[in-house]
Amino acid sequence: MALPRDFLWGFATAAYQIEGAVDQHGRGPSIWDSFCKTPGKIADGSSGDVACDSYNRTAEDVALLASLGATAYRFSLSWTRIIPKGGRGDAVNQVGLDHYVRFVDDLLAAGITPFVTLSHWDIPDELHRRYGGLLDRTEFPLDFEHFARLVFRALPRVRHWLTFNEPWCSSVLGFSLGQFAPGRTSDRTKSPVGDGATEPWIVAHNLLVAHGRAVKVFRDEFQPANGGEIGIVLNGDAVFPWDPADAADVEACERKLEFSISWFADPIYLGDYPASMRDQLGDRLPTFTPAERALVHGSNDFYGMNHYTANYVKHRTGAADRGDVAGHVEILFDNKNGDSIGPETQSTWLRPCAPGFRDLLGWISRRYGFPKIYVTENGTSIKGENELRREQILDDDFRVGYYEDYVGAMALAVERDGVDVRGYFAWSLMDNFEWHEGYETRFGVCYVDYENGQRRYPKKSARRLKPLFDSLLTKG
Ligand code: GBH
Repeated sequence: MALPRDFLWGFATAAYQIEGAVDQHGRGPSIWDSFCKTPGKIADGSSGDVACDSYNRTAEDVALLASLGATAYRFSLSWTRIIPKGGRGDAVNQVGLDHYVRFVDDLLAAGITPFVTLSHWDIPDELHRRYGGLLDRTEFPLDFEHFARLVFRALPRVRHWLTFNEPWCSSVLGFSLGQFAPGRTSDRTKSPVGDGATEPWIVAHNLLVAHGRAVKVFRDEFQPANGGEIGIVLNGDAVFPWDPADAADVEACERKLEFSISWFADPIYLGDYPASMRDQLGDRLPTFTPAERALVHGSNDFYGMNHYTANYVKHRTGAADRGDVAGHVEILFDNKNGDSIGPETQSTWLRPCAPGFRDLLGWISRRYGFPKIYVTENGTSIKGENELRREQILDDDFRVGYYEDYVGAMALAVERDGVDVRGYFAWSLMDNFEWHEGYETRFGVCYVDYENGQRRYPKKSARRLKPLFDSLLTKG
């Protein structure tokens, strides 16, 4: 088993989940600030107002990363710290921009390679109010392009850029299921606004075009002089047929992958949406104009892969529901024989199943021509972790096992299946604001004591990754 010698590994975070300081130094509100203020949206009624206070603890976080041996760190920019209202005609907040310039310098001084996500779900609230934000096919991509150009220019030392994190989540959770900001859905019992039968497909299209615009700016104006690379981050769960002997379940697995991964990756690598989506959605799925296609097709220098879990998938009969977003399939944790895919965690959607990781790495590689892959997130919560005392939380053997199994599965995919993985990021460096689940779910390899000044304490898993990667890299 071996990974390439220049393989990068480290930890990942996102601005709204760790920074806090939401009113400091002129930061403007994002859709998540507003969403958290809407009663009933966040499990424990919390928000990212304080979070881990990372905005004020950059030195501490860099030292923590260095002490764990990380060679890379993935974090995201808060768009509204840099342009508080977000738009291309709006004022730039130099203090916000300088904050990230310094942070990148500090990481590089510590020998840590920055991977920078331009936008991890925290879209400027003002753009949402002004023209519907992600729903606008023209304005949103242009405003994102403007923001991207600004930060490419300000951060020439960054060599690895990620445009959007998990556009699937923004589209489906934000505009169909309503669990995420801005909380739109066509289900009037959940939200008075939205049309979940059309909006997720529109939002995804606009995110793809915005991604394409940012990539074009990077390639035309910055890459020639600075070098570096850019891509998008896609989530995707592995699939196993509920009944492997039933061809319809095997097909349903493929469709589930197409509706979650290929929805974005097909336009980027192959030039159009998958046929299975067009078949089910008809003209509710937007059509690429030639100009849009030119922006999107070929727009990844690498594939950014977030991966956590696997499901059993069963076909459905009859016609697909108008609100269906998954490809007319049932998503299950038990198969026909009653076998469970993996043990429960604190997250209802997450059951560890490392063999699925190897499978999915292979599926993505075969479909898209063996692209260079960075695993931009991988990790787990632990059932009941938040109820334990700190000393017990630090002994996170379940998470240690998860990383050993998943990193092992990844190494097998590289060695045996010809998969080209160049980097890996554990989610997350520290416990943080877990979106609609608030602070009750902890994904960190470091414990954060929210009651006592956000102090960070490495859990056992935090220290396991370095020896794990050392052993895989020396053989490379
Ligand atoms: C990542 O997404 C995020 O990038 C990160 O910010 C977050 O903290 C981390 O995971 C841990 O959650 O509604 O039943 O269809 C995770 C991937 C994919 C998890 C979609 C939730 C929705 C399941 N997400 N999934 S469901």
